[in-house]
Amino acid sequence: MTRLHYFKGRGRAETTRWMLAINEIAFENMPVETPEALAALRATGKLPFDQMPLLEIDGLNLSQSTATTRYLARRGGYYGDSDDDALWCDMVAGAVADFAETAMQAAFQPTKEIAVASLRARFEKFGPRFERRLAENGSGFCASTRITFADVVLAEALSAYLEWCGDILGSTPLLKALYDRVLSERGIARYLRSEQRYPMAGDDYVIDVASVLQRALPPHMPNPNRFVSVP
Ligand SMILES: N[C@@H](CCC(=O)N[C@@H](CS)C(=O)NCC(=O)O)C(=O)O
Repeated sequence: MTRLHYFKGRGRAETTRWMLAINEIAFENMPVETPEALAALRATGKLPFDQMPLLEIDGLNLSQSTATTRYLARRGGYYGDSDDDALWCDMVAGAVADFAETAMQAAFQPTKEIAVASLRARFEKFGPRFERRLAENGSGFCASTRITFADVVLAEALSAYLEWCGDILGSTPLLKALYDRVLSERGIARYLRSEQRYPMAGDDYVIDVASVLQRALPPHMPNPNRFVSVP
């Protein structure tokens, strides 16, 4: 069985979930909900850098989400058809990682207004560039003439932006069409309807992460050091 170990939320595991979904690979979410559970996972020796997410698949222990998405891209034929396609996949996916980070940090911001302002500013920088890339490539996809993992990770990031700012794709029609196209993939559509898709991150998720990692909460939250263990 394919198992994905991570917090009980989307975070850095979500691109892996979307790539498993497009490959139509059944998987189990293995939520790590306590510091003891994380210590036990670390004690298995399956985490080469002591970090999550961990994907157990094909008898392998995959770490580093960007390596994991690329493994799943090669496995399912989502890396284009040429070196040039692969290069564009990597360049777009690299930009998406920078773009997606703002969405990942949104729930950790002191107010919704601050989160939305930072997302809008980030979209203003990257949105028109993604749109231009789609226009240049001309196939409706970011690289190649068919869907690749770059499109999948981009749509995943956009799904998070859209939850905060529903109008954000109003002036980027190619990006909107790409988003709709990725969401129409059978495996992805099924995944997004399933119970395996966690809700967007809120305070519960922020608290969960800090408690499992025994780290400080964002300073605006009450008693921000409540999980920090004093040696
Ligand atoms: N570049 C890594 C980042 C992994 C990472 O920072 N994981 C965090 C949880 S989101 C973690 O395990 N932190 C504990 C640690 O670094 O010891 C990836 O994308 O997989």
